[in-house]
Amino acid sequence: MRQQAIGYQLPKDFLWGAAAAAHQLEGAWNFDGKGVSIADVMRLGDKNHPRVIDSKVEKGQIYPNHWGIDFYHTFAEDITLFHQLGLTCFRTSIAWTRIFPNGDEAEPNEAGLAFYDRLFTRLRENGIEPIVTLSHFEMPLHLVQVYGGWRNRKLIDFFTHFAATVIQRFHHQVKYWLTFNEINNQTNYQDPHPLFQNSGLQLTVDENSRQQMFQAAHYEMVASAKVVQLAHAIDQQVQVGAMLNMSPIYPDSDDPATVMAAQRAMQTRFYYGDVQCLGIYPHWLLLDWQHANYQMDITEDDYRQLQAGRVDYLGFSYYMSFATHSLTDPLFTYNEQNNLVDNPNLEKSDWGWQIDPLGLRYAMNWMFDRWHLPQFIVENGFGAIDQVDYQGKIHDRGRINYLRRHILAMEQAVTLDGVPLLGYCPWSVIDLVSASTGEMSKRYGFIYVDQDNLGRGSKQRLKKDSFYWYQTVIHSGGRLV
Ligand code: BGP
Repeated sequence: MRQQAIGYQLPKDFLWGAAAAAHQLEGAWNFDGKGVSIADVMRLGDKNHPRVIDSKVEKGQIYPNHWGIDFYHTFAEDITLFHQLGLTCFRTSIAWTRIFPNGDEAEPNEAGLAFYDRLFTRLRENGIEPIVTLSHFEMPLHLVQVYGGWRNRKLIDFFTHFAATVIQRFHHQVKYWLTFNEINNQTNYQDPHPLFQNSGLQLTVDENSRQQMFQAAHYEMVASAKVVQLAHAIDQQVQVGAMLNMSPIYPDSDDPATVMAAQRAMQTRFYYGDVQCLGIYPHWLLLDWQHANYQMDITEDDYRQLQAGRVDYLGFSYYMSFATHSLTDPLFTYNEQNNLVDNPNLEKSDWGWQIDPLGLRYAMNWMFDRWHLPQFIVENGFGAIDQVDYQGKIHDRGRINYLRRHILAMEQAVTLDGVPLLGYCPWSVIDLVSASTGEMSKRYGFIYVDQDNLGRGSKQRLKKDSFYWYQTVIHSGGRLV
């Protein structure tokens, strides 16, 4: 593990970045041989109705991911803006369907590889280190329709073939990789919405969805462990990380039954970290499966792979925290939909996300105590409706306020608590299509994009006040103004 001095400053090589994901910004959904991904067939949702995936691809139907913000064609100019912002890294993902349009081909699509070659080259020319996610809420639709998504063990081979292809091609340009974005979002198994994001299960849920979720997640984690090993075999310098959605869950009282419920809620939400960082399944979960009479397909070789393929670092997103009430079930089987409650101590965003800067420091400590790995904050941000004034300015004070308080908490976790941290990538570098709603109006970027929920607008880029503020933070090495 990298040594990190405990002082009052972030390390000199700390990576100051910002994040995005292929399907939310690239557009060009059917260009240069790209296949259809599950993200391409998601309808527009809104604040109260999350997006859903279509059961079939309808001809001519307009979906928000089809246009993204047209980054596929504008990346060169956009990277110039990222450089002006002062970024030293940029997190994005590779769309699996640009490389393997159906997911089960033997040979990759060269035009897709060529696009990422141009992208990574441009980033490096601008002094920006690419941080690359292999699967960010999209997978080939074909793999869902023909194989049932990640319920099928065959997906392990398809994914590792994709990963080996891109790591082999780009390891000289990309040092830091992440396997599955927010792999643990699937925990909320009773809501079909998060299920499909990584696993493509929503189209095919017809069995015990809780068991199915654990099974799909297991195959993904075996695939992830194999990717760690193959990446190291290709290039020892390459670092492969896990990516968890970190939203700590607090007890809403000091009643021991509530404290126990919160512990089980955390165990349930974050057991993925035990598997990916330590290579083990926790005992409580193995017993849970026994009690539920689940026949899980986990082989001896799978256990060996998980041990041998422990990740090099822990990437995570942090937006908010949750709170829970107590449970009476002796197993404390946790279901977030039924048990989460509002925390009256915290303000909320317009989308009901509870804003909790200190929770970031708490979470970083909790994870380091448990998994002892260097961390990388690969998402953190504030979704809001931004207004452009008559001078073309965007005064996004709410975003600056959110980021300032979270960066302070992050710096305290590093300098006061000694948590090793590789870098920080707020979500998002530029406005893009929201993952949960498909709207443009839920904006996160430092750069405004003139485009509405239906894809109308000039696509002109404008620097928000937060752009100039973050630029100053980066230039000063993290001094907060
Ligand atoms: C994370 C996803 C991102 C991103 C972000 C904000 O869960 O990894 O893709 O979109 O959340 O969420 P949303 O766009 O739904 O507001």
